[in-house]
Amino acid sequence: MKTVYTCFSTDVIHEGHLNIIKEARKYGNVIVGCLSDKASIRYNRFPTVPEEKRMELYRTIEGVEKVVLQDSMHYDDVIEDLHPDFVIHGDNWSKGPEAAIRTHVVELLKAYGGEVIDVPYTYNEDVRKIDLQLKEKLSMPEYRRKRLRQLIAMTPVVKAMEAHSGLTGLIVEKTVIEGKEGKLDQFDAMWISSLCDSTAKGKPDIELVDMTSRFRTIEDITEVTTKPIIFDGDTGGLTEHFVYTVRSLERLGVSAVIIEDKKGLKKNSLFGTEVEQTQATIEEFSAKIAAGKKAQLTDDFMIIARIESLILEKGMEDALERAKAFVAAGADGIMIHSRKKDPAEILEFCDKFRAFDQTTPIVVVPSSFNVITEEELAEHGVNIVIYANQLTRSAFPAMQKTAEDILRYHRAKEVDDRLMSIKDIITLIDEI
Ligand code: SPV
Ligand code: MG
Repeated sequence: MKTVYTCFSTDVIHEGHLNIIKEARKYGNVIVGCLSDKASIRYNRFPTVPEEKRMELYRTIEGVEKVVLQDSMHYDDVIEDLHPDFVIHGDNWSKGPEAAIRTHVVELLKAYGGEVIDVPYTYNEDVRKIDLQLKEKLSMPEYRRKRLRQLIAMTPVVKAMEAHSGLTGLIVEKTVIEGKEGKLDQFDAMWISSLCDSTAKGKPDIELVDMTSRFRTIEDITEVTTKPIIFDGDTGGLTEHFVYTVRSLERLGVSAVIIEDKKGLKKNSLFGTEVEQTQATIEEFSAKIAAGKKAQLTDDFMIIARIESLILEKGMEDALERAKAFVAAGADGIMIHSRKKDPAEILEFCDKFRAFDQTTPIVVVPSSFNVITEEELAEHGVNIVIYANQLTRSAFPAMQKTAEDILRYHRAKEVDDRLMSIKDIITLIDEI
């Protein structure tokens, strides 16, 4: 008897999956691979049902002989282990980012005479509805909120990109590339930067955009995305106000707030000592963290303490002392910031912090020290890397140049070849 292998990542079995099993049975014994939680997270398939439960579900499908765990988007290990005669899949994987995976499977099978079977992808009203329901489920506050902690546990480094609108949220949500060795890569989370949120509203980054307005930005983003959100909470404001902010963010499904240990008029950290900025004392800031943790109602939410000692040139010892104190006050993570081009002081902090604390997540924002890779940062114990402003910084010059050129030429023809087509813009956003 021949063997037929297929891989599922779904939380819900629908007609399309049953059709694949039905077709597979015509060729031999059916083995279903369950794409592991770890492997699912980078490709729009964040599991809402853990892998053990999904494996149980797949075992209940009539005609399935065996269920195994597939621990990578790539099929190399399962093919080596199982040597299936056939790998069967919906023909939707012939296009788009998954096509590279298919090509690789074809090669692996060819080496010993195996074959890929593509069955027409089932996409009817029922399947569309189930797809939509799954996506909706992921966007619900209770699923989205806990996703950051899940990601920290599952991946060596969580990659967050700034979003300040529905549109930038969609870019972070949907951008996928075929990276090294055909591996699909995506951002894991969104950073709602105070700088970019303020800038998009034409305001300076001085806590002038009020919380109600910042929450509105969050809602614009949560309406159209599913990925977890890390909110830039600036200084957190008055402790008496911060406790309300924590509750509101939890309700909105935000996973984490990062607050910085400054007080008085906040200016953007990248000004460093060029402008006057005052650091809060350890006691003041610890009290704010403790109050926030006390106000928090879910176990999922994280309050991350951001240390400005390196930015304000107060020294490494001060930064480390603060880190220790803020963790003791209840902080769920530490963000260390620097505006130096050289990442040395960030790495020194991470190494020294990890010498006495191996578990508290470390967050960094490599806007200035941009030569270092995520992988190198992870080697020094970094858990979350935030690209805080690059979408805004790339969009603004492009828009400004277009505006100037239209003024210059008194028509839009000269700018046309750097614009997306009218067809693309009117079909960019899908209707439900
Ligand atoms: C932001 O993105 O608003 C930040 C990071 O707080 S930084 O601009 O580097 O201070
Ligand atoms: Mg900020």
